[in-house]
Amino acid sequence: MRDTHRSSWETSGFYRMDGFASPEVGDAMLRDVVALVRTAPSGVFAHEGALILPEANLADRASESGEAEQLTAKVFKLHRRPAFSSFLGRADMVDVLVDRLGSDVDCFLSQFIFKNPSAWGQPWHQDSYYFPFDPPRPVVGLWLAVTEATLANGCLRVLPGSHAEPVHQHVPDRRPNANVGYVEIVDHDMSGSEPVLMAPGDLLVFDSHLMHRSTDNLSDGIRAAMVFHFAAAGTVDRTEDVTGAPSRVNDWVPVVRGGAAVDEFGRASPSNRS
Ligand SMILES: O=C(O)CCC(=O)C(=O)O
Repeated sequence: MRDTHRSSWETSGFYRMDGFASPEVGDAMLRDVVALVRTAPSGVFAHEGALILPEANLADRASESGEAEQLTAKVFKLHRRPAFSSFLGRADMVDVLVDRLGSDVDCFLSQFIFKNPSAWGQPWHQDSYYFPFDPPRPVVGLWLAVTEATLANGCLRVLPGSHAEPVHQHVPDRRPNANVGYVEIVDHDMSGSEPVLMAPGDLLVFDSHLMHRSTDNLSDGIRAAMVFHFAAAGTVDRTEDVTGAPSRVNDWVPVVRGGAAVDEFGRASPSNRS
């Protein structure tokens, strides 16, 4: 791990790896998820093992003609699909995960975010708010830019150093037509925040206590990103104890065992087999 990454992680709670992937990697993910939502019967949210979340702020356009992805906010549970699992099996990805989480790592969450034109951003939050785990940390997020992320199309904003905060109280996003699950931190000064401008293939590695948000998409194009979350193998997911129901979006899948990439069954990935 580079010293600059280590020091950014320690002081700010994140680091960026510009040009981590070629733009074609994100394009392949986009093609796969577009094909998935286009084959889902209208109104069906669970499809081929994935979970499709409609864009609430565009609901009034549902009767207009257009492709399914234009009305989709996010698609969850993608990390068993080859376009996504192959990304997690890369040697440079394994290095990142082992550095942050040790030699046995699971991916438990994946979401493709379309962020269509006019879609609202996600308010200030800490991802650990959504993760009642034992142990609660470390949990690491990866945000891969599939398209450019700009001030106009709704890039992320992060609050450097906020990873040192406990999980704050989150209140429901009060905007009419806010997407399901959007919550907001309202008890913290966010004035030191900074935008995360990205090109396709750039990667943000961030701590699950880092306060972050994204802004609205005021442009004419999509601002797509693929987000994954990871924890050490053996972490206990207490979502059901806390909410009364198992998580609909978490799906614990081994990705690294003994410091090497494995497939979803925990077997050495083809590139690691002798
Ligand atoms: O990319 C976005 O618009 C928001 C993503 C985000 O905040 C998250 O994945 O926690």
